[in-house]
Order: sequence, then structure tokens, then C-alpha cells
Amino acid sequence: MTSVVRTRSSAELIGAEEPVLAHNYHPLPVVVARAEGTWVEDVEGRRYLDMLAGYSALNFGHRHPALVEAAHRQLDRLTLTSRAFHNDRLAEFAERLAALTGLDMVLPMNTGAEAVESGVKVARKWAYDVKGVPADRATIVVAADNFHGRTTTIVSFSTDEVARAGFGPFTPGFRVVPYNDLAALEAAVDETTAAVLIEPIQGEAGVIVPDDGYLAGVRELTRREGCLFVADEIQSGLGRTGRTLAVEHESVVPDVVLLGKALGGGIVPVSAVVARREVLEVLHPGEHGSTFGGNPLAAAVGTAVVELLETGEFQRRAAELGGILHEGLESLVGKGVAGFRCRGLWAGVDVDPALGTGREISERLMREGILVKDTHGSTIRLAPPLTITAEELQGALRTLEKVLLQQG
Ligand code: IF1
Repeated sequence: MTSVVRTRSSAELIGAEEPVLAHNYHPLPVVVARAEGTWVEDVEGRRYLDMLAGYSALNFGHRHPALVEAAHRQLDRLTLTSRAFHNDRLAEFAERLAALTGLDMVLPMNTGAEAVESGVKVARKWAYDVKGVPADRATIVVAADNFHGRTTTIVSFSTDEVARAGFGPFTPGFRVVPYNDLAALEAAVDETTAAVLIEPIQGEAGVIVPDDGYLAGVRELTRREGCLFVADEIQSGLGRTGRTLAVEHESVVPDVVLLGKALGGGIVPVSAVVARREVLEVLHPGEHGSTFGGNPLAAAVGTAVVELLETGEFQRRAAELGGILHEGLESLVGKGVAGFRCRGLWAGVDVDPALGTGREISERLMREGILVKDTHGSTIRLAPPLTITAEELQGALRTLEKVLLQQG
């Protein structure tokens, strides 16, 4: 050993972080130091099964060998050019991502919020240039309890007061309707409507799966009314639900699909707006961009992610293992679980409030070696890496059962 690593305890690191780090998060008291596949290890060497997977940014697990190899290879060759020049990795990424999603054109960005912002801008520009909406009159219809990110424009159409309060003035031009309600959507859409922007499954809201027919209904309605269907698949997409995109469960092809999270393989932030040509071709040089969007490292990792998804293996695993997750949760209903929603390897579990808040359940699971994250109230969400084995998943379900049987 030539270098000495000074190890610090969890308690020391948690305490040390407090004074200088903005307090916009309240993490579980675990300090992760390394990870591989579905497992993470803390600074004291304790191992945990990762049942959150970076909010689905780690769909392929931590440090998937094919993704790490792609990143290493690219690090040794070229990392950043800016879009002032071409790079030799971006075209392949765009072509393969478009083919994977069944759409025509790709606008590369970095974070999810940037993909949403870009989707909003492109939808508005399409409304003016193609649909003929009078200048500055375009509206976008969104759903209540949405989560699309944290920028000022995006929180402008959030209905979560914690995410909004104190950040006004807000961007106008959004109409909010209840989720999973086609009649309300129809009433809100008019000749000014550029787009309907929804999550095919609402993540932050508690993994809310709409009724069968809703997504197909949104597709039919937007086509009939002459506005765009923009699907935020940043969390639901890329294998999570057992399909490449969650909209595929209803054989729907939106006009615009927003991708992020897992597109970066858990290595770098990579997001994209993927759309029909008629929509993305409204952008001309100088009208939109990003220093980092489409950089060669991101493109190399993103291409490797697309390559993994092209095999269909991860979608298949999510569908099959989703069956185990569904059955396991079903067997816990009435035994600490008040209700749950599940699609593929993604579940929102409402714990009986008498047993504790979602936070308390998450802390108990952490002490049993399982990492999850609560959402509102007594709901926890489960979204393990799609590489999880049946045995690991069954073990996690047994641990959940044990935790639910514990004291109140
Ligand atoms: C946080 C939730 C998950 C997203 C959808 C866009 C974005 C997200 C559908 C923005 C981001 C995050 C961000 C993270 C918590 C988180 C989240 F709880 F809020 F809902 F994943 F479950 N569209 N989701 O879910 O992407 O800009 O973050 O890359 O703490 O804000 P981003």
C-alpha cells in the first residue's frame, strides 16, 4: 500500500457534513463508501441491499461491468468537446436511442429537470411554429401531484407546497388537472394547448399507476385535439416497469418522451428529449443548448445503456421479478401493509400508519440491512436494481415482513 486512507466513522461523517452542506435533504443515517451490483457498503463495512437504486438512476445496479468499461474506455480517449464541435460518439448514441424508443430525433441534455425544461420549451415552440398558437399564449396541461424536477418553471406547476413555497414568482402557462381523469383533461385542453405533460406512473406521488386505458386515452385525446403528448419517463422508463417505456403497457407512442436517470448508467448525468421529427425540428442553431449535453463521455455511457436495453434482458427481469414483488406485497396486505401499487420492479407500499411513518419504517429496514426511501406519510417506495436476484428480492420481502411485525 502506498497511500494511507484516513477512515472516518459514520457518526463523524454525518456530523461533519452538517455545518457546510446545504440542508435540503434529510438522508437516512448511513454513509455509503462503496457498492457493487445490488449491494452497498457503509464506511464501517456494513452491507445493505439497495432497494432504491438511486431513484431508478441505478437500474443496472452499481458499477455494471459493461457500463464501467464503456466509461473507462472513453475516459482514456475523449471526455468533453462542447457542442461547438462534433464528437465521434454522439451520433451513434442518438441513432440507437431513437431506435430503442421508436421515435425519430434526440436532444441530449444532462439532468431530468433539464429534459423537462427542454420538453416544455420545444412544446411551446412547436405550438407557435407548427400549430399556430398566438405568441406567448401557449398552455401546457399537467397533472396534480406531479413530480418533474426542481427548476423555477417546473415548481411553477407543482402542487406540492413544500417544493413551491418561497420560490415564486412562478412561470405562467400551465393548467393542472387531476391525474387519471380523462374528462378533466379534455375540459382543460383548448386551442392554446401545446402539450399534455404527464408521468405514465407518478413516482413521487407514491407510484400511482393510472387505470388501464388512461394512457391510451391521453394519446387519443391529444391526437384528436392537435396537441402533443409529452411523457415524462425519467423515472418510469428504461426497463423499470418491465418494458423499455411504461407507455408500452398500453401500446402508446407519445410525441415526446423525456428520459434521464438510468440513461447515465449511474455513472454520469445523462438525459434526453426524444421526439417525433416534426417536434424536435422546431429547434434551430442558437435557440437551445447545453455545455455538457451530448458530451462524449455521456454519449459513450448512454450508448452502453441503450445496448443493455436492446437485449431485452432487463425488461424481462423487471417483468418476471415484478411478479414476485407483487405476490410478496399481496401476502402482506392486512399484515402491516394497508395497500400497494406495483408495476414491474417498482412499488409504492402504504404501511399501516399505526406501525409508524414511512421514515420510521425506512430506518428500521436500514437497521435490517435494506435501503429504501419513504415518500409522503406512511408510504415507502421499492425500486431495486433490475439486476436483483429472485433470492435477494425474496429476502427483502421477508425482512419487510419482519419489520412490519415489530413493535409500533
Ligand atoms: C429529488 C421523487 C424520485 C422525476 C421525474 C423528472 C425528475 C425526476 C418523473 C427530475 C426526479 C427525483 C429527484 C429527487 C427525488 C426524486 C424522486 F421522489 F421526487 F419523485 F426519483 F422518486 N421527472 N426525481 O422523478 O430529475 O433533475 O433530479 O435529474 O430529491 O429531487 P433530476
